[in-house]
Amino acid sequence: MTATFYATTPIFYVNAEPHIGHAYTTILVDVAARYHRLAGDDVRFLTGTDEHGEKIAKAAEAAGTTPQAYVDQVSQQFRDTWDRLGITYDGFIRTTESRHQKIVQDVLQRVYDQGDIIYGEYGGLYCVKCERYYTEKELEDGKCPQHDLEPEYRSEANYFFRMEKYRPWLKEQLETNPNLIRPEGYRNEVLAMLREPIGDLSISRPKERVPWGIPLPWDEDHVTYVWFDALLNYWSDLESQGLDDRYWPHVQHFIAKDILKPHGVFWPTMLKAAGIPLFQHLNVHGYWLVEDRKMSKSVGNVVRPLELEQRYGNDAFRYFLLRDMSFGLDASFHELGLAERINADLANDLGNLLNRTLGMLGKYRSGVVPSFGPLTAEDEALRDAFTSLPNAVMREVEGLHFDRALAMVMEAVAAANKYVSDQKPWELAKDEAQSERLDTVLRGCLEALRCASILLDPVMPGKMQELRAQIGVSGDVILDDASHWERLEAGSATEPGEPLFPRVDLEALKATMDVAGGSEEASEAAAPALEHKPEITIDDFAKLELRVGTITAAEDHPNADRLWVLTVQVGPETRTVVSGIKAHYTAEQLVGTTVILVANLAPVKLRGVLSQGMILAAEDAEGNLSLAGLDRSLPDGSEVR
Ligand code: ME8
Repeated sequence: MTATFYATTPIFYVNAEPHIGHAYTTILVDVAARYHRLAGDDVRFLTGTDEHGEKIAKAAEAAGTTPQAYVDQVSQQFRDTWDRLGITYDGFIRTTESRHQKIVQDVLQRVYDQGDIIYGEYGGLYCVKCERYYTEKELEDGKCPQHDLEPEYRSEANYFFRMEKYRPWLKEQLETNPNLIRPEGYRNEVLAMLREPIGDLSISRPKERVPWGIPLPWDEDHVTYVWFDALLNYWSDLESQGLDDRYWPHVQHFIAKDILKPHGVFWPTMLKAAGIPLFQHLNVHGYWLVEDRKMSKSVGNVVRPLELEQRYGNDAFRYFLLRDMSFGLDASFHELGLAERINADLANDLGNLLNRTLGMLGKYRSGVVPSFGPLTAEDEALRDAFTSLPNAVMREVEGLHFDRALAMVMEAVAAANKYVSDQKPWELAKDEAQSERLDTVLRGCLEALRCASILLDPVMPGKMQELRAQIGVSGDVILDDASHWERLEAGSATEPGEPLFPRVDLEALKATMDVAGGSEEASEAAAPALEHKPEITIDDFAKLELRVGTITAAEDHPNADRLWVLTVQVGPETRTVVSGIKAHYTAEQLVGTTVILVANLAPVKLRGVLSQGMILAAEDAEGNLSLAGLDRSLPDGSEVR
């Protein structure tokens, strides 16, 4: 029997470009959808953009354009990003579409007609960035915990949804269905919210103040509150296409913890009032921090997914995100961690198994897939390690343990590498009498690679297809193919190609970070006390050769957006220096500037360009930079002592 899987991401606000957090939820749902498709399930994956409300209107105004032109442009930017990240959504909904607006109005009218929407006056503390009122208790030090901003007091005559009336019902739903909100910690958070009155929800805004929204069907002077509008996307996309019977009974939402209250309290009570059955699961993940700090525009540490995709490849980036976050918990992003993960799991374990297998196959069997001979206990153990995985992996995916699913596959890959070391095909190849044994071992490795490529396909679709092409498998695969061991065709040809996952040069990456005013240094700089390095002697200092130089050219780095390639004249010498000051200085500002150069620093390649020295700059706790120079003019090449 075919199972059905309908999963949604939040619809993202279009007041900012997509960042790693948006990418994480969307990739996660994409991976879940791809696993279910691989298992033969009937899948629908919905994402989209949230385009109404006060802050969108403000962002459009700041951009000097109309709200419609603005949302069209940013919504398209989300779609373009998802295309580049290999996102296979089935539906993309925009709240400005007429199909959505009509359904929001229908639902509102229904709830209004049954007396669950009333008119009244309300005053409270409002965070415009969250687009919602906060109770005193929810605030941290009087500030919105999401944005660290003081909410403003607002008082307005609005329409209210009688949410409080549904509180006992919602409490009972959560108590009787422990899996409704997962993981459990978030269910408990919502239960705690429901212990006290939740009040009624203001669901309108006066049109004269916020014109950018869906008009209330019975009162044209008010527009719909953005959350009441946005949450209905999950339903309106289906209903507008007659897909509700097929998918709604299976709906699972994926969100991060920032929007737990709207999804855990507003949404279920709205559904109840509208007579729409409750969702199956609300799956809540944690936050990606950046080097342990909250990501924010003002801190300047927003991580852009497309930059990482460009630097490391989409598949490796997707793998890292899923492997390094435990669903429900926060995780800290560090580019070095990403690079280390790629090297350890993908270049070393998986890449190595592929390279050594194809290498030996080429050497001993002209690259042709051999037949199995009789299997030994070790061969069977390898087979069982892989063929038992499809069910186990699907169980982990359904339980939202994506990290564990990947760890399990990688354990089997490590076991295959150990199998090669134990069976020593290179020894077998020396003895003609062991020819059948050699065939069996090489074939086992090929089957292991085939199974691994299927099990990892939802996470790394491009690279796993390439892997299969190298071992001579073309066409579509299904999950069940990984439950069987003898699926390759003996006698078919393999086609070794480029390494799937090139190793990342960690030293070069670390050097780039140092040059770029490294993120580690940035967080150190933010510490309140000065942190001193170990003491050095005058002799240590004398080892440094510092010289005066003049920047004569600043050119874009061919492989890194954040770096300048500077030409520095140091007396008679011309040096090339790769420098991470691009965010702080334009080329015009740099050319002609006197700088201090560390002239005897060992040359190092920084993202492919040889850097011959380093220029000195001071940096404050906010990350502001100032180049070190001279207070009066001295010729280039003069030594700084
Ligand atoms: O809240 N780590 O949109 P939004 C992980 N439009 N995920 C993160 C993240 C982080 N640091 N930052 C953001 C809205 N996200 C509303 C939703 S739904 C009916 C309306 C992800 O653009 C995560 O999925 O602020 C989070 O819930 C969502 O982006 C918030 O996106």
